[in-house]
Amino acid sequence: TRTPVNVTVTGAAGQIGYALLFRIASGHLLGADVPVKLRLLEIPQAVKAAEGTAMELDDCAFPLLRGIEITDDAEVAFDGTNVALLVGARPRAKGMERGDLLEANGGIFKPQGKAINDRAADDVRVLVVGNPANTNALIAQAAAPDVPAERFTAMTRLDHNRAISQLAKKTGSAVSDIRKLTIWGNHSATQYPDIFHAEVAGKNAAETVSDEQWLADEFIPTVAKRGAAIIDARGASSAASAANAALDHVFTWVNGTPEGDWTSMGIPSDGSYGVPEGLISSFPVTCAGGAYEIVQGLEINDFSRGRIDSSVKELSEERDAVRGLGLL
Ligand code: NAX
Repeated sequence: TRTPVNVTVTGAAGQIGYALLFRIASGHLLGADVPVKLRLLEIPQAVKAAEGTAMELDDCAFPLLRGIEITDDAEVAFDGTNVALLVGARPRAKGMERGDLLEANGGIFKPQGKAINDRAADDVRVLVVGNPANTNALIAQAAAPDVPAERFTAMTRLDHNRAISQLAKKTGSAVSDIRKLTIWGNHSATQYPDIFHAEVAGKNAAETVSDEQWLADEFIPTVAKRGAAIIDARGASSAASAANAALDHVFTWVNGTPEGDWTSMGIPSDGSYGVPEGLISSFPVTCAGGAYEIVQGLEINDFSRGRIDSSVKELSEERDAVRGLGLL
């Protein structure tokens, strides 16, 4: 029998946490044959709510769930952790400036990065979901110099999945027919969902659609502003779909991308495609053997170039801002 994998979830009492934990415990994070131990990190005021969720997890009698520990101490939460899902973050309050938001999140992600550095297992993999996800991941990574930088990733899989779904609708195809879609840049409104290399049932997606106006005026804004549309409709931000994307991200990272396809992950840039080295930006990646690799050699047309550059510019500005705050 396998040793359980330690999975830490921060912000466990939040709405994404609630949508995420039951699926982790039922085998959707790593696989149906991998037992897990959960560590839930919350702020002191939310520990009781997390305990309530843990009671419900107990009541599911999940065969793969080998234990739940709840704490408000990051050192305890990340002790021996193999997979860390950093979901808890400071939301933007009304009237809050971007600098204040970055600073408040620095207060969360810097100590968590340090605790991961000091306590996590050697094979730790980190996914940052809490916004601003890319820059929060950068802050955590900078606080963890002993952990290989590439273990810190940010979630753009929800954007990737949203784009697949929109493209399938437009082309009247099944989502399983869509391949090689890419989200570039920041998980924000500047992100660029790229269909120029994507395929619909084996045919080039951009040629199949052949409608640049749809691309520029509908597809890209629909994907980039989907979060706001969900809030408008549901009265609350994306939760189950965000949790689902977090599961997809880690599952793919650990278990690999299918032959002939790739996925999108926010990862530290190695300078590929003109993205400054070190920025945590979304790229097309393939995964195998528990590691990811940027898909190389894609031709970037002028349309794509401008959009990638403007999202990357935003990431550079965020990096400069957190550097100015002494967070890097
Ligand atoms: P909620 O406000 O429902 O839950 C957040 C939880 O985090 C709360 O229970 C809070 O007590 C906890 N928390 C705050 N500070 C903490 C700390 N220092 N340590 C541990 N826990 C802490 O938010 P929810 O809807 O669950 O969203 C969580 C985050 O995901 C937000 O930052 C949100 O913006 C972000 N999202 C990111 C997405 C992505 O694609 N990357 C999409 C969905 C989502 O909007």
